[in-house]
Amino acid sequence: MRIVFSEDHRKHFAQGEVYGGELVTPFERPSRMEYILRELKRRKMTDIVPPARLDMKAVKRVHDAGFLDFLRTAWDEWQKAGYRGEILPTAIPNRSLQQRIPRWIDGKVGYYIHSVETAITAGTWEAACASAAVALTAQRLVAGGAGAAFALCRPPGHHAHDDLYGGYCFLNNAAIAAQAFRDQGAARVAILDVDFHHGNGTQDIFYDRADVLFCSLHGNPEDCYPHFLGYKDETGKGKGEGFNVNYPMGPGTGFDTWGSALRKALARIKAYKPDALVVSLGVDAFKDDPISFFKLTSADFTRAGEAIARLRLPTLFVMEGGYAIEAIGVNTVNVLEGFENA
Ligand code: SP5
Ligand code: ZN
Repeated sequence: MRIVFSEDHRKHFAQGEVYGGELVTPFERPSRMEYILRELKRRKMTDIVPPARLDMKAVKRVHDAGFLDFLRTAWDEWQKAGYRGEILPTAIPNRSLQQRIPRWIDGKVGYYIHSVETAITAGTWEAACASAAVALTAQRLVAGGAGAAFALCRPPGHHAHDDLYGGYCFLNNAAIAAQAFRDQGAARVAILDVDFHHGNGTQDIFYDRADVLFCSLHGNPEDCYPHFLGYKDETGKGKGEGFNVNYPMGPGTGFDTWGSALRKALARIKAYKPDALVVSLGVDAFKDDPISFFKLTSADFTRAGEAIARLRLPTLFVMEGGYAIEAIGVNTVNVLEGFENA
């Protein structure tokens, strides 16, 4: 399988994540990529290429222009304000407050963030752009007939909305790639999100559309992040009614339950007859993940890859989460190998 990867992911490494009232070293850290690369090498999956230059027009098909300007200039404005730390919000325009974009940097941070665990630092914008470029380059390979490709993206993307960041995500790589398939002639695109967390950003971006089907397997939002989206009764709106399918599952879920949700999602995708499939590939459903509560084993990830392969669709895998870093390589590559060997 062709793999696309950029070392520029390293430019995003915040020192702090808000977790349980402390600032801890972020779970989403650069070394995640090293573990995945090491395992790819061990299994002789060495067809790894760097991304082409980022096509910003493709990013703008999904993201709001003001949001992109904010991400690009936030660090400079934060420096000019004289702040010494990383970018974290203070006030957020919840419920009864005005949804207007303020002039001052603290106001803009609050306006464009949805989850405060995620800090912006000096190289965040460059890293996020490199990650989107990785997704788009791999998307081109699949559109060009490669059959499948793996976009080894970091930072991840599925929690990013058109104009909101959070959940370790800034640009929605999977959504940008799905939209690129559409813009290059695919009539219908399906997105399968197997990250432990609901893909709130991806859902929201395509919620009123029938040309992109979104199916997500995740922890029940009543029990875990992202808390405020991902319920079963969120089925799409307007023309998009019926084209959003959530499979929330509770604490302790293992492959018996998860695998049967996967089969249902795959059956829905098959019935949709998409021209391409984008898989938001997080491996935080793993039993030892430090921030999740599913119980998948490493062998289960191979079975997931095999099941996805049975759709026989042009498939783009886009890396999302996974924080049990000693196992992230094995689990990720198991999905890819399961897919290839099926
Ligand atoms: C891409 C991705 O996987 N993003 C995840 C973002 C999660 N952010 C909030 C984490 C809060 C974890 N709380 C865990 C409680 C465990 N006891
Ligand atoms: Zn996740």
